[in-house]
Amino acid sequence: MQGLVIVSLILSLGCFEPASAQNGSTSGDWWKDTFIYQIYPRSFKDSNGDGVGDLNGITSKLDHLADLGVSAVWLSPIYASPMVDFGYDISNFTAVDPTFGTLADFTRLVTRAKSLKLKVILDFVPNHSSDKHPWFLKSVQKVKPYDEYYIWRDAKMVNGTRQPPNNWLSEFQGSAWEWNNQRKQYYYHEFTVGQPDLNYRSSALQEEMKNVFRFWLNLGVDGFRVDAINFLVEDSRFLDEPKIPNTGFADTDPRTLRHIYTSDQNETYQVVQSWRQLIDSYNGTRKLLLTEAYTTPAYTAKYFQYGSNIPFNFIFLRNITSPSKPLDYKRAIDRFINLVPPGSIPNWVTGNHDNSRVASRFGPHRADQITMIAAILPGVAIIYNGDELGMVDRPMSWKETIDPAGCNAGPSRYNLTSRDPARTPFQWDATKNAGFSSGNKTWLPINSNYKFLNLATEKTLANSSYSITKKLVALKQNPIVKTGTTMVTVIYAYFLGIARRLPNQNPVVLVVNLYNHTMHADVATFMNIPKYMTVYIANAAAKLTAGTRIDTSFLQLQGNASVYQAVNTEDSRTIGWKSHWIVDMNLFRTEILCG
Ligand SMILES: *[C@@H]1O[C@H](CO)[C@@H](O)[C@H](O)[C@H]1NC(C)=O
Ligand SMILES: *[C@@H]1O[C@H](CO)[C@@H](O)[C@H](O)[C@H]1NC(C)=O
Ligand SMILES: *[C@@H]1O[C@H](CO)[C@@H](O)[C@H](O)[C@H]1NC(C)=O
Ligand SMILES: *[C@@H]1O[C@H](CO)[C@@H](O)[C@H](O)[C@H]1NC(C)=O
Ligand SMILES: *[C@@H]1O[C@H](CO)[C@@H](O)[C@H](O)[C@H]1NC(C)=O
Ligand SMILES: *[C@@H]1O[C@H](CO)[C@@H](O)[C@H](O)[C@H]1NC(C)=O
Ligand SMILES: *[C@@H]1O[C@H](CO)[C@@H](O)[C@H](O)[C@H]1NC(C)=O
Ligand SMILES: *[C@@H]1O[C@H](CO)[C@@H](O)[C@H](O)[C@H]1NC(C)=O
Ligand SMILES: *[C@@H]1O[C@H](CO)[C@@H](O)[C@H](O)[C@H]1NC(C)=O
Ligand SMILES: *[C@@H]1O[C@H](CO)[C@@H](O)[C@H](O)[C@H]1NC(C)=O
Ligand SMILES: *[C@@H]1O[C@H](CO)[C@@H](O)[C@H](O)[C@H]1NC(C)=O
Ligand SMILES: CC(=O)N[C@H]1CO[C@H](CO)[C@@H](O)[C@@H]1O
Ligand SMILES: [Ca+2]
Ligand SMILES: [Ca+2]
Repeated sequence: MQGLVIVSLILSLGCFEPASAQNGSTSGDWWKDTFIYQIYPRSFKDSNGDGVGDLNGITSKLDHLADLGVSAVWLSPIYASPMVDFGYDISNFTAVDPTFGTLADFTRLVTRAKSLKLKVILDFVPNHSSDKHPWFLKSVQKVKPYDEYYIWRDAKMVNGTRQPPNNWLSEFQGSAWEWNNQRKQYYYHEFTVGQPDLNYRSSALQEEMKNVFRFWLNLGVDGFRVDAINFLVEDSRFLDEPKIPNTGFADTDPRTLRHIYTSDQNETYQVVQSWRQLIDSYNGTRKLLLTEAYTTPAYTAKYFQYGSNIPFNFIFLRNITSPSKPLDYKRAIDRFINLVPPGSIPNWVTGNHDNSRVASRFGPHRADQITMIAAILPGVAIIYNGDELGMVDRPMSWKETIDPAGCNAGPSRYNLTSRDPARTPFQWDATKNAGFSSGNKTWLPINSNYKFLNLATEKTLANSSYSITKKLVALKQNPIVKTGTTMVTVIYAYFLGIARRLPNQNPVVLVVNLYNHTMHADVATFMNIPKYMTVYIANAAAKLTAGTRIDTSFLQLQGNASVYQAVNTEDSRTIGWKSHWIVDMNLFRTEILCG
């Protein structure tokens, strides 16, 4: 007991000003206190019955997102592609793939989005192109300036046999070098053989990629999400990377090497900065740059300084898992916020197309809880389509698997790497194909739970994931949540408490029960919050309705309550922003209280 009390006392010192509140320098940053919504276009809505989602499908459903209240949609790649890696292998950066529609369809999408006050963000995949891209074909033929658009090296001759120039390994297993018999050189590919890496040491290539930005900015996009940014530049000495001893992985596995020459290179940051300058030269709405890098906190934070507004924070994907304890949450949350430099904005990613769904990672009933943490913390929340419904992974048989990351791993290991389970079609309603497609077949199977887990049903239930998410999106606009100080507290081994405060106002408070049994604590004392508070949202099992006053000095949170719902009996606007709020997040139970 003693030890736990000491821990909580130390933690209560962890009170800090969110970076965003320090200065008005973020005033043009429309994304600051909002939710950003990732759309995986193949799976969102199919407009023509071919079983694959498309741009017209997205356009037809933008109302859903306006209704939810998100500020922006980020579209995963829509570009011309042989689809070896479902659009992350691009054969023309300025063309829409026919699977998704046409440029005219895209323009209609942007127009509709703007009329609904939604921003449009495009994925930008700069690490490589498709080997079918005309640039690559010309590079093979050494046509200037394309000869330098890719990373070419001579073979290393060992006792008369041709060997790759060094030991670099592909993320998709095996040597990252592929021999080209026409050019008589090896080219470098961080990903599949069909995805040759672009050479950012070529200024002509750099300019070419800037033209890609210009092309889409001229069509009205509001920013870019840059894919796999940390792989952008390689060390120019092409030295072998050091081996990590005894990893237990095969020699062809990239996890056997320390990627000191192929990732997180200093030049990468300068390239990002040049993109920042380019997009800032565009007038009108401030443009958003998001960068994706699964890397260390220090390298992640560095992107802030070089012009990325949102270097993705993956703590809910990498650091916090289902068995995590309150202290694990606190440690990861604090560490990230403390990395955010003054004038920059924290961000919280809850899921994406490369990872298991949030409702599957944390158990089927807990999706909302992570969304609640992302909502009450300062900054931007970034959610993946379907997570607002609590959609879960749909297990795939080997036969059903089509993701190259799964297929390459083979029939005994594909379950560990396939991303298909998190990419199944969006569940709109209980009709055929979940309302996703009128066709006979969909590109990935629909999860059979769509009969009850779908948007149409959830809209009618005040206690659904959808209804909760919608209220959380609105909560981001609460002035206290926008600009208040943040305190993250551990209350014994089972509650996590988060309080947001402004001077002379009642705080906004979140209490999370991370234990699966009924627990109680004197939260009032631990968090220095008012003794009496009123229920804002509670689920059925909590046996608390909105407006019920509760005593926070003896806050009892039950275990086992039912599923992912919470009863939402009052609209936030009728309560007013000056209230006290408590969000109680049990493994199985959720309730939001206000004073
Ligand atoms: C931001 O901070 C700087 C330095 O403290 C100050 O000079 C400036 O006036 C502030 N800007 C706003 C809009 O508050
Ligand atoms: C990409 O496609 C557009 C038409 O959408 C075409 O004008 C352009 O030349 C293509 N670019 C390349 C590099 O092939
Ligand atoms: C090259 O040949 C020499 C002499 O036959 C041999 O000692 C050496 O191991 C060979 N090197 C490789 C990498 O096969
Ligand atoms: C990268 O830059 C940092 C400082 O900006 C410097 O300390 C470091 O040595 C550089 N790394 C390389 C490999 O040049
Ligand atoms: C932005 O506006 C300025 C002043 O009106 C103009 O000179 C400039 O060309 C514009 N830039 C772009 C990229 O449209
Ligand atoms: C997340 O986990 C990684 C690897 O375990 C660690 O290096 C990193 O510091 C953690 N990040 C945060 C924000 O806690
Ligand atoms: C992969 O997962 C599915 C669904 O959970 C299961 O049926 C299948 O047996 C698993 N396959 C392997 C090789 O583990
Ligand atoms: C679906 O299947 C029916 C019956 O097999 C067929 O008549 C129809 O053309 C198919 N529709 C599509 C879009 O393929
Ligand atoms: C509750 O948690 C304990 C310990 O983590 C575990 O053994 C038990 O199975 C859980 N009970 C339920 C109903 O999930
Ligand atoms: C959610 O609300 C519906 C309709 O009010 C109700 O039937 C259902 O039991 C609730 N679910 C839970 C888990 O409380
Ligand atoms: C939770 O459920 C388990 C198994 O159904 C039961 O044994 C336990 O008493 C329940 N706990 C609470 C607090 O309801
Ligand atoms: C992090 C990451 O690997 N991002 C993308 C980079 O490109 C590869 C290959 O196209 C994709 O599979 C990744 O999703
Ligand atoms: Ca379609
Ligand atoms: Ca690269």
